[in-house]
Amino acid sequence: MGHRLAVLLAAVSLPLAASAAPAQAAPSTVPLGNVIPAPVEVHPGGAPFRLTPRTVIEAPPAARTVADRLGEALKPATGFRLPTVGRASSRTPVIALSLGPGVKGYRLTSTRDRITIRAATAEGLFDGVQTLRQLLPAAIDARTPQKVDWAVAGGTIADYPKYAYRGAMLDEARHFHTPDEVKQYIDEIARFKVNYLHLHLADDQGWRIQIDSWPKLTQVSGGAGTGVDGVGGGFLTKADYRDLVRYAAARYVTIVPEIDMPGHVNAAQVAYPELTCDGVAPPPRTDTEVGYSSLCTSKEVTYRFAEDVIREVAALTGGPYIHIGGDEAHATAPADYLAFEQRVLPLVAKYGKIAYGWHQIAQAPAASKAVAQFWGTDDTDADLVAAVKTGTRVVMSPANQAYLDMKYTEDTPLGQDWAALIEVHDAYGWDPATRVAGVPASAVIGVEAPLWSETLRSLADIEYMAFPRLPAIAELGWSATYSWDSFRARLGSYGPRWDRQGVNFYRSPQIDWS
Ligand code: IFG
Repeated sequence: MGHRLAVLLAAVSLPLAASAAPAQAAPSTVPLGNVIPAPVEVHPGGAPFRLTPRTVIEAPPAARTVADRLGEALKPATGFRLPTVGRASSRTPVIALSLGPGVKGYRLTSTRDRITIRAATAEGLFDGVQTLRQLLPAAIDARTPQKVDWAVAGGTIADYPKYAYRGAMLDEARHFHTPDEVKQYIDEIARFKVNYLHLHLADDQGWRIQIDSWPKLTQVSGGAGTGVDGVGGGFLTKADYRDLVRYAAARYVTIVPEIDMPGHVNAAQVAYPELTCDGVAPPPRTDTEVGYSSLCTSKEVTYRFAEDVIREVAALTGGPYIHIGGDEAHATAPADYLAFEQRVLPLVAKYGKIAYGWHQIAQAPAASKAVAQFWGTDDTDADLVAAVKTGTRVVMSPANQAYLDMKYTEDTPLGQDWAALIEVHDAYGWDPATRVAGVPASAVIGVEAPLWSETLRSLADIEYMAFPRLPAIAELGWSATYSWDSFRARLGSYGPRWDRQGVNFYRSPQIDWS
């Protein structure tokens, strides 16, 4: 039976006559294909596995962290000990994590007495564990022990990502979100195999990351009252940032820091007036206008500033990318913008990282070794198409499909609507491989779902705008198959999991929430 039909049937939880063993299939068994993002291959069959108080998690030392995290995730709702062991004794029900060559992504096999997740890397095992969590009844996300038949449907899943870069973005500048809020968001996006979190760390309103060589950036522009409407100030110390990098890495999420230049710099210029051409500090800004600020591209101090910031941020960042913005430089003359990018893009490589920027950087020849993040609403962009021919890679985050700060409908209390109104179907209704005419699929390394925080103050606000659209973008980044009917059915059955997790998601009328 074809994969698509299998998933569809599974998603509508019809027992597959050919393979399910009705006698043993537990009534609450989640169909094997009912996973977001949709797995590549799903082969249901055989008796379900059952989690019991005697279940152990078997893992080699290199998979110990993933095993312990799985145990932590399952303990609250089951109340079982679920110890991690090197080798399970026979006749003990076991969830075995195994590392070995020759597996692309992960392979999950579920039989009556044993679940095996096999991968070539610990990250692959982590991805398999996220799938396993969704194959257990929704009650598994409860915070207190539940009396449930913890059955997992029998069968095999072979799964691996379509794109290497599947990102989310949080705007820390317009409103500062605390490290704990960012960690909570990391937990929530990791469930959908999102593997990058782009943090927008500076803008006109505030500067949100400590820089030792330019201390007034946070001393003056990182304090309380520097958020939009004077609410939501704050900043990440280097210790906070390192802790976030570590926390994210343990969930196979890589942090991408963004320092937006040459525009979006009012906060930096309030702290250091020498960064303006006339040396006069501009007034602090807590409104939401954009495009009015620019570094003074003719002054050498500007490039010392850029290099110092890139150097310090690179030293803090384990991941491969540093994002240097480049958007809405409306106060920078085009020739000056080009000169600035030509000098600053190479600084990222100088400190061992890959330059990443909003797609306007594509005008600069130095962007041939960079990643351009498409945020347009149009069908194409001439500079980007030309840059791709020189080697520029692309992350797709079209503002009229992937911007999670866009309202769902005109009645949405939070968010903006300048790009589009984006309901769940709109967030799912595009193809990264063909979204920009002239940018071939081979140049696309992935997708990202930016969440700008002009109107978002709390984690509940973030969750309301991110869920359920982020899973749609995550599926476009991961899955080999595309089916709105299948996705919306799987999303509908995911709702109860968000309820148990206490996630403040938007109950879109486009989805049948079970
Ligand atoms: N555009 C700006 C963001 C933010 C956004 C809100 C980009 C690249 C509008 N730049 O998106 O700073 O204000 O939707």
